[in-house]
Amino acid sequence: MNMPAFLLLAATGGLPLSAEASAASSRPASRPAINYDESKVPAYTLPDPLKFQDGRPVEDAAGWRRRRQEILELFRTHVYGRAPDAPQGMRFERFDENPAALGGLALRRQVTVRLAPQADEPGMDLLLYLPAERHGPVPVFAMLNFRGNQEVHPDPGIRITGRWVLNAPESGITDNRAGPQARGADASRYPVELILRRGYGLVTVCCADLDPDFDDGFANGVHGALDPPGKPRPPDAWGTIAAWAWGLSRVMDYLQTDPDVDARRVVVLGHSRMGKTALWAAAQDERFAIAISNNSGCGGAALSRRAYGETVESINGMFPHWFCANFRRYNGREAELPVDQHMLIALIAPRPVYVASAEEDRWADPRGEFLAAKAADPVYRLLGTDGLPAGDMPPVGQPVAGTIGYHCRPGAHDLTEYDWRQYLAFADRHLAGARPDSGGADRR
Ligand code: GTR
Repeated sequence: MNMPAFLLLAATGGLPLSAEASAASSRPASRPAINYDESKVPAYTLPDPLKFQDGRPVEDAAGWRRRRQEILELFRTHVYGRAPDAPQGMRFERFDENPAALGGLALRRQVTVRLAPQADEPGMDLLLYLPAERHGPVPVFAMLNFRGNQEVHPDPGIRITGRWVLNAPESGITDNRAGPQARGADASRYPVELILRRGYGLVTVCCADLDPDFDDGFANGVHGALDPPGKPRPPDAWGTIAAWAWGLSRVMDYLQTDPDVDARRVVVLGHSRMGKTALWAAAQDERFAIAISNNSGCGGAALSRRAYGETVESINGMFPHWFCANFRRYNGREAELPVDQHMLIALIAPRPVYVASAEEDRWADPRGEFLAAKAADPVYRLLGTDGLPAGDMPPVGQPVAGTIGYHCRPGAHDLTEYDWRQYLAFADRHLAGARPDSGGADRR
């Protein structure tokens, strides 16, 4: 496997992988486990998003609404699994409010969202920064973070998570608990001041509050709390990515109650596994106005059928908890999948979506990410938008953007200021600027 060892460790949080990780594969012996050679990408035909399962064509927007339901069901059944509805009786407990945080630039608000009506856990801690100077409700970027809210900024007012987080020895997290050293540990991926100065807010929650990122047979997190007790898990039961996406919808539930936020202008953005999650969240929940996938790769924006870099087999092996059990049937058999990831992007139509790759991030298959965005274009055009205005993959460092945006940045797997500048410009364009009274479209 060509995956860097640190990623593997980070991926498992230092915990051993389960026995399922070595699930038998039906990959033909002639096919390499990991391919980085474009000439060895298998020939493939993508399923047509604009054809119903029975072969009839989708002819108009009303037809797409029905086809959309079919595709959602296919992804639930075969890829991510089926999540429950929002819990009844969620509670929002604000525990911090500072109208002059970050040297007066920000309003900082922190809220615990109680997800189970009868109990305190599971719950998630939500950190919200809004521009201190604002004239009405503001649009926000919504993101799940990896290791606790304290990692997004060194601001000493952020509560350090007390819950389980992935280990990161360089940030002093060695026993799955964060300490003061973890403050600002991932700050380069969250340019809070830039976001605020551009008129946007940022809301973030740690993914582990929803479901710790390791395979425990779905005992902890929201699975343990919300799954029907004592019943075997069906093969389309929700995996961890589905649980995280469900959590983003709960973040949206909160945002709809916050008078300082314009919940009709929420951009859901995620990096890597959180990019997969952001796409699935926006695909299902049409309250998200824009979705942005940063280096999401396999199970995110990259076409599975290309089997370039990370494959269905390798992702199911390393992360047996991310997808539903049915997804393992497609280990080495991507051609049999009734969907591919262009259809995930298409589910977001006609809302704007941005897919970004990094040149050196071959594990995530930059070309496969571009081709998926391109193959979603016909759905965007059927719905009357301009789709992705690019015939072929644009050169590195040259973003293209219509209602679908794409860029391939120079450099490695990461979320950088370069990426953010493209996303802010994309949001400005599609949300009619960050000003609350400038007539941003309601795209729900
Ligand atoms: C890797 C995984 C990728 C991607 C990445 C990340 O270990 O193979 O699919 O999700 O982690 O989230 O950083």
